Amino acid sequence: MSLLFKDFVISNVMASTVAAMASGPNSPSKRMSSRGGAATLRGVALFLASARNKRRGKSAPAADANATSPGGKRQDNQQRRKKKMNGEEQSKCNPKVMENARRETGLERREIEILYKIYKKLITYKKGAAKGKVSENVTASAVIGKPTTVSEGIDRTVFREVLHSTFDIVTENMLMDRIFYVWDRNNCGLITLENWFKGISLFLRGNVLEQAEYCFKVYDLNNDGYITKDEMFQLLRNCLIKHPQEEDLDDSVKDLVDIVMRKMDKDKDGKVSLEDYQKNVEDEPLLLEAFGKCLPTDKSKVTFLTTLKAQ
Ligand SMILES: [Ca+2]
Ligand SMILES: [Ca+2]
Repeated sequence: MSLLFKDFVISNVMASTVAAMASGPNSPSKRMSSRGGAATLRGVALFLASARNKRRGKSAPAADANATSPGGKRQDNQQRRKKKMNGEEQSKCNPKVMENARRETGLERREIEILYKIYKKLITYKKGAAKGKVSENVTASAVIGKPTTVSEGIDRTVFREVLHSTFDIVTENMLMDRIFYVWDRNNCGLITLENWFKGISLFLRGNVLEQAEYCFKVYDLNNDGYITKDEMFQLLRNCLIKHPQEEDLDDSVKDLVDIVMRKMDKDKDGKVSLEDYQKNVEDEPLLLEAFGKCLPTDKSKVTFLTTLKAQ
């Protein structure tokens, strides 16, 4: 491995992975904890405030337009009724949904209520879909592998902002798309309420093996149940090399892929299965995010939980 390439490795998310493979857990863990840094200061409170502002900004022009249109008064009344309904809808989580969420996640009742309110502030409605028709029971009718049509949910742009400002996950497009894909369990292009609860629960309360499974799914780019050398190459190149023209570093990435594959392929079949991956993480927790950042920092988790309790 060249000196230049080592510099790249040290300055990147892979620092912990490489260090975990090369030596003991002491120095890398220090590096991991300092990675959160000042960015965590943009906590959930800030994010909530910006979501509120965005909402206010959107509703104001619509009200003005109604005031000047011929059917303005009727639309005005409709809008007021809708706002009232939205308000009622926002304030309380359907008891059945709450019960399902409690059963299926590690979240507490109060946390579910607050996460529901946050969700309602973040969602967008799909054009042409019946508003107010909540997609809470979407999995019941979902056919595995086929996209599901839902009327509301959190879109990619908002999701990205949440991960960035609330959970300190700053990553480039390819990995962000993968994270979104794994959160969007119904493959419907929006994060539904049910998947929002499940995703947050995994972030806050998931055990190491559950989180390893989540990371594995993010890194299994073609969803075939294995991480291959090609996928490792794409992921590592993606997070190690910032400029696509740096092709001369490809050989170094290939060398790293060989090292990582030898270490992680426990049953020696030439690819990393979920079982291989979980064994590696059990032996060395620093390998959890071996191929790129996709989980919240510890500091952002504490901040988020504190904010939930303070509501
Ligand atoms: Ca794969
Ligand atoms: Ca294997």
